[in-house]
Amino acid sequence: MKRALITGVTGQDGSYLCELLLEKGYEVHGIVRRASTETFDRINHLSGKIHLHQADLLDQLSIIDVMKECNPDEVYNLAAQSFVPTSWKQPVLTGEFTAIGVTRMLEAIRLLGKDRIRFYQASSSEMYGKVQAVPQTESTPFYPRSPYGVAKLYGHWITINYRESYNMFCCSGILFNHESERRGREFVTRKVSDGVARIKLGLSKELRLGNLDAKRDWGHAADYVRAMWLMLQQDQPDDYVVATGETHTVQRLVEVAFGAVDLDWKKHVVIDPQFVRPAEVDLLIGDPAKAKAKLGWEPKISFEQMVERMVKADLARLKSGDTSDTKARGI
Ligand code: NAP
Ligand code: G4F
Repeated sequence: MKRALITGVTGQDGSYLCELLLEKGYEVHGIVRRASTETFDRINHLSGKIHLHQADLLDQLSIIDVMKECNPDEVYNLAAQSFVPTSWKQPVLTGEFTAIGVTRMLEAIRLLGKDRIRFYQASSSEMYGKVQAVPQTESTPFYPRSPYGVAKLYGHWITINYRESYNMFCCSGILFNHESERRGREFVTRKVSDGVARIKLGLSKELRLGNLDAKRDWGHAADYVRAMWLMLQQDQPDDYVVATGETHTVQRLVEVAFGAVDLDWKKHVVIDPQFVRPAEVDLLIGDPAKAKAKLGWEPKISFEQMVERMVKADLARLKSGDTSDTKARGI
C-alpha cells in the first residue's frame, strides 16, 4: 500500500485529492495547522479514513517530525496562502507560507528520503501574470502581478532547483483556476454561485463585484487533482500546464450563473471598486497539450456544467438552513 502526505489537506484541492488517493488504495496522511476554530468542513466526511498530523509550513521541525512519523512515498504540497488580494495585505506572510514553505518541505525530503519520496508542488497560472504569450505553455516566460504570484514563482523554481541539484523526483504542476462546490467563498466563482443562490431565495438583492472583464481558464478541481497524481506516476519528474484551453470573462461567468436560475444579472450586479485589484491579471488561457500527450489527462467537466453545479449546491445549502454570510469578512 502506498502512503501519501498532503499539506493543505483542509483546502478545496486537499479534500478532492484525499478522495482520489483513498479510491486508489493509498494510506492518506494530512498536515493540519492548529487554529482555535477548526476548519475541517471539507474533510469531515473522511474522518477515520485519513490520518491527520499537526504541523505548520512555517515550522521546519514540525514538518520533519510528520515526515518521519508517516514515512510517505508521495508528498503533495498544496498548502499556501492562496487568495490573491490577501497577498497585498500580508505580503510577508504570503512569502513565508507560499514561497519559503516549499523549501521547508523540500529540505525535509532531502534529509529523510531524497532518493525515494516523490514531490508535487502546487504551482499556479498566476505566475504568468501579464502574459507574454497566448495561450500559455510550460515554456512561456513568467511575469507575476501579485505578491502571491511572485511567491508561487519562487516555489516553482525551487522545486526545479531541487530536482536538478539533488536529482530528486520533484514535479511542478502549473494549474490554471479550478473551482468547485467546495471552493472558498472569497474566490469569484463561489462568490457568484453563493450570491446568485441568495438572490434567488430572497436572502439578498445585489452582488458586489470588481473587474468583470478579466478572463480566466476555469476547470473543475476534481479533474485537476487527477493530473497531480498522474505527474507522480511517471518515470521521470517534469512540469506540466493543467488547463482546459478555454477562457471566459468574469461577466460570462455571471451570465451563466444567473441564467441557471432564470435571473437577469444586470438587475443585481453592482461594480464595487473595493474588489478591483492594484494590479490585475487580464487574461489566462492554458495549453494543456503536454499533459494530454504525456499524462493522458483531459478535463471531464465543462465550464457551464461546473457553474451550474456550483449554483445548485449553494441553493441546496442555503435551503437547508446554512445561511452564514461572508460580508463581515469584507470579501
Ligand atoms: P485553499 O482551499 O485555500 O487551501 C489552502 C490550504 O493550505 C488549506 O488547507 C490551509 O489550511 C493550508 N495552509 C495555509 N497556510 C498553511 C500553513 N502555514 N501551514 C499548513 N497549512 C497551511 O487552496 P486550494 O484552492 O485547495 O489550492 C491548493 C493549492 O493549489 C494552493 O497552494 C494554491 O495556491 C494552489 N493553486 C490553486 C489553484 C486554484 O484555482 N484553486 C490554481 C493554482 C494553484 P487552513 O484550513 O488551516 O487555512
Ligand atoms: O477567483 P479569483 O479571486 O481567482 P484568481 O485571482 O484568479 O486566483 C485563483 O487562481 C489562481 C490560478 O490562476 C490560483 F493560483 C489562486 O490561488 C486562486 O485560486 O479572481 C478571478 C478574477 C480576477 O481577475 C478578479 O479581479 O475575478 C476577478 N473578480 C472580479 N470581481 C473578482 C471579483 N475576484 C474576487 N475574488 N472577488 C470579486 O468580487
